[in-house]
Amino acid sequence: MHLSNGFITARAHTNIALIKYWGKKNDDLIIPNNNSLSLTLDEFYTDTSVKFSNELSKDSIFLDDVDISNSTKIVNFLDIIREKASISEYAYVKSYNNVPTSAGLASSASGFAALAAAASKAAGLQLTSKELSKLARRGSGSATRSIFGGFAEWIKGNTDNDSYGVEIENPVTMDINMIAVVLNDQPKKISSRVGMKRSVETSPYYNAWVKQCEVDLIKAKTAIKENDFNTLGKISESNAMRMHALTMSAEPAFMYFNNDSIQVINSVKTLRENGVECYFTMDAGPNVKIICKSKDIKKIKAALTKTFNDEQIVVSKPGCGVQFIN
Ligand code: 2P0
Repeated sequence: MHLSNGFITARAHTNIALIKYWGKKNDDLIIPNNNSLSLTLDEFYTDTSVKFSNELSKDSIFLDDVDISNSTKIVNFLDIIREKASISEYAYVKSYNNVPTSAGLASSASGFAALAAAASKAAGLQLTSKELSKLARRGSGSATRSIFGGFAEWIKGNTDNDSYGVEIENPVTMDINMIAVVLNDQPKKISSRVGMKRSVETSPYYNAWVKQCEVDLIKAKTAIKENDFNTLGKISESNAMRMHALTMSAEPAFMYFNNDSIQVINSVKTLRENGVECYFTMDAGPNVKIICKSKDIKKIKAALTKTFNDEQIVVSKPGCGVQFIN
């Protein structure tokens, strides 16, 4: 990437929630109904460069060299930064994703975390991690956690000021890897934003979800503290299935699973029956992510490559928090 002087560049990694965020109590400010907990991954990230300039008459935004300047989500986000920094210039934004965009691999998490860091610094703001996390949250909920490396928690809060991410453990001491099985890298039909809103408004199980997340979160944090991989894996898997139950119990019902997702889930169960410690989680798309220990990566890959290509299987270790790279 060749950029002229004056650009600020930040890199943020995606995160995958083990305790999921699914539903908002404030759509505008993106305040969630439950705390969530995630693992930041080193393999998937977004690099974003920003420069404000008085030569522009509107924001000029490129994602992977495609002009997306009419993205209201991003322009509105830049407006928040302009207001905070008391500036009026428009911005050049150049972003490169090392994540299949909108494939349920959380490109909006790394995208808005990188944009929050690069654009706020380019606008002259000096924000703490906590402030950056709150800012990233205004772009996309899951971005709140991508400011941090390792295990991170998004504390739901009630207002713009008390809803932000915190680091739970970074660097991670547990031997934990995440194998992403990329089953479809096309944008999804029902976005997370629309899907979670429909679940909040119509699933009869929604309140039970919020209550259960509180229980799951405590157990997950204890498992992290006690280096208890299996307990963390089990809770993550059941929490993911409970989230997906909200999509299937919504009106009209919808689901993110496809046939291949079910096949991977069954492979995980078979591997487990054969003594391999591994667990799955899924987000708002058909891709399945498998949590495992380093010693089992080979065995799991061997099982998956019977059905899927090597390129569809990406192994990731815990990643670091947002950083400036120029
Ligand atoms: C999560 N997901 O905790 C959950 C689990 C997907 C499934 O956060 O509306 O793109 O921008 O706040 O953050 C994806 O939703 O939604 C997400 P908005 P976002 O990672």
